[in-house]
Order: sequence, then structure tokens, then C-alpha cells
Amino acid sequence: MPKLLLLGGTTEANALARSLAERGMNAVYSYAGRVDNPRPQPLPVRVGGFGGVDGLAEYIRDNAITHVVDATHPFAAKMSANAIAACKVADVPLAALTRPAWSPQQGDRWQHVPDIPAAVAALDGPVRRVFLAVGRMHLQDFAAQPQHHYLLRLVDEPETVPLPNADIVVSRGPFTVEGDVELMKNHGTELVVSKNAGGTGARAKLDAARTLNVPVLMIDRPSLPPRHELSSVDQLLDWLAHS
Ligand code: 3Y8
Ligand code: NAP
Repeated sequence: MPKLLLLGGTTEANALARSLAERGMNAVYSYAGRVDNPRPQPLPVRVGGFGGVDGLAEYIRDNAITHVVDATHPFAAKMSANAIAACKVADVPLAALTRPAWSPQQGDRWQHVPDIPAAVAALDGPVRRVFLAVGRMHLQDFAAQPQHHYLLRLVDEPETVPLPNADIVVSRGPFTVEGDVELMKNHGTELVVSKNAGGTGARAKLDAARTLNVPVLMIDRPSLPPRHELSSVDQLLDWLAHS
């Protein structure tokens, strides 16, 4: 009887958790503990880091985990790299449940940058009204460009904000195009900064930007070591049954 560790925190992880629970599978859902009230899950949940590769390998052994599914966000590169290393050490199969990167459509005005530092550098220049929709963890990086009027969308109320001109919206996705058009109109957004998260939960701002003819600074995903990647819950369930 397999026992699954599901590294979660995304829309896809939540869809997989529902499917596993419906099938009465033995699985545990893992959060990093990044936000105050993570979404409840239909599986047993554990919250917090494992303590690096060794900590994760130990968790796998101590909890008789037979399979690990990495359904974390494409920018959770450290967790994904640790999962690859720990599953080798613990000798258990690993599969990643991924979602394709977004690609520009007719009418999109995207400028691609390779990473967060390049996005910060691209903000050099005169004051603009910037919708910085990259969350809380990298705000400090953007303090290098304090001149802009920022709109920040965060999951939790921040203790401090390292940007002098910032309007804060506390709200978690999934978001809607209508809501993001409204938000960007009210802010007078002139540029959207976005991670290339892929998936459905965060793409509304891109459709809103196209509607409003607003350019987007698109941050490409970090590269990851090779691993077995699947792109649907059905593929994942099939993998579980045969690995
Ligand atoms: C803690 C667990 C669902 C899943 C919801 C997805 C969609 C909505 C869109 C914008 C972009 C951003 C951010 C975002 C989205 C989904 C998904 C996704 C982007 C929760 C969640 C956790 C987190 C962590 C949080 C980060 C932050 C990133 C906000 C749950 C709600 C910006 C990424 O304050 C903090 O420390 C927040 C940290 C990592 C990125 C950052 O650098 O700040 N997600 N987000 C997970 C854990 O503890 O393990 O409560 O559901 C999950 C979701 N966030 O079905 O409801 O699947 O991607 N999350 C980005 O994509 O750019 C918001 O505002 O347009
Ligand atoms: P990260 O930078 O890759 O990971 C840093 C450390 O956080 C990991 O080494 C691990 O600590 C811990 N960690 C990360 N995800 C974990 C999980 N699901 N369960 C247990 N520990 C976890 O990760 P991140 O970018 O901070 O993302 C954290 C969480 O937010 C993930 O669940 C991710 O799916 C979700 N999320 C992230 C983003 C984003 O933009 N980064 C967007 C949406 C959702 P130890 O080394 O101690 O084990």
C-alpha cells in the first residue's frame, strides 16, 4: 500500500490532494508554513521545513513514505532540488506535477527577464506605477528601485514594507480578470511585474494587462535538475499505480 508525501502549496497540488482523498489513498500534504492560514486540505497536513536534504530523507524513512510528489510552485526551486536529492538518498521514487509556463498571446506586450535581479535592474529609470505581483519574499530585492509607485498584492498583512511608495492589497488567489482589470485601473498601473508561474491561479493579471494594453515584465522560471515530470493528476495516479 503506497504512502505518499505531497509537497504542496499550489492549485495543482490541491487538485491532486482531492483526488487522493477521494480514493482513500494514504498521503500527507506538506506546506512550508509561508502564510498564516494555508488552505485546509482533505488529507493530513504537516507544516514547516524538513531541515534540508537530510531532514527530508529522514522524514521519508521515519514515516515509511513510498512515493514523493513535488507539486510545489515552479519558483520553489530549493524545495524541488532538495526533493530530488533526498529521494535519491532515501531510494524512493519522485515525480513532479508541473504546469506549463505561460507564453505571450496576440496583443501581449511582454519583456522577458531571466530572474528577480534582472527584473529589478529592468526597473531602472523614471517613476512609474508598477503592479509588483511577485509576493512578499522578494520585496527587499526591489528596494533598489524605490522611485516607483508600487501596487503590492500579498497573502498576509506585512509587518514592514521596504518600498516608500506602496499601496498594499492583501488577497490570495485564484484571481479573476475582472477583478484585476478593476485593481489595475484604480491603481493606474503602467507596468506589471510577474513570475512565470503558469497555471490558472495567477494568470488573471496577464489577461487584464492585455485588456488594458499594459506591458508586462515576465520573470522566467529558475532552472531545475532533471526529474520525472507529469502534467496531470491522471498521469500522476497512473505513475503511482506503476512505480
Ligand atoms: C503557502 C498556500 C489554491 C492555491 C493558490 C498557484 C495559484 C493562488 C497565485 C498575484 C500572484 C505568488 C504567491 C501566488 C499564487 C496560487 C495558490 C498562488 C502568487 C498560497 C499558499 C502558500 C503560498 C505562498 C506564497 C508565497 C508567494 C506566492 C503569493 C495556500 C496562497 C506571488 C507567486 O507571504 C508569503 O511569504 C507568500 C509567499 C511563496 C511568493 C512570494 O515570493 O511571496 N505564494 N501561496 C504555501 C506553503 O506554506 O507551503 O494557502 O493555498 C498558494 C497559492 N498561491 O488553490 O488556492 O497555484 O500558483 N502565490 C507567483 O505565482 O508569483 C500571487 O498576486 O498575481
Ligand atoms: P523554496 O524557496 O524552494 O524552499 C525553501 C525551503 O522552504 C525549503 O528548502 C524547505 O525547507 C521549505 N519548503 C518549501 N516548500 C515546502 C513544502 N511544500 N513543505 C515543506 N517545506 C517546504 O520554496 P518557496 O518558494 O519558499 O515556496 C514555499 C511554498 O510556497 C511551497 O509550498 C510552494 O509550493 C508555495 N508557493 C510558492 C510560490 C513562489 O512564488 N515561490 C508561489 C506559490 C506557492 P527545508 O530546507 O528546511 O526542508
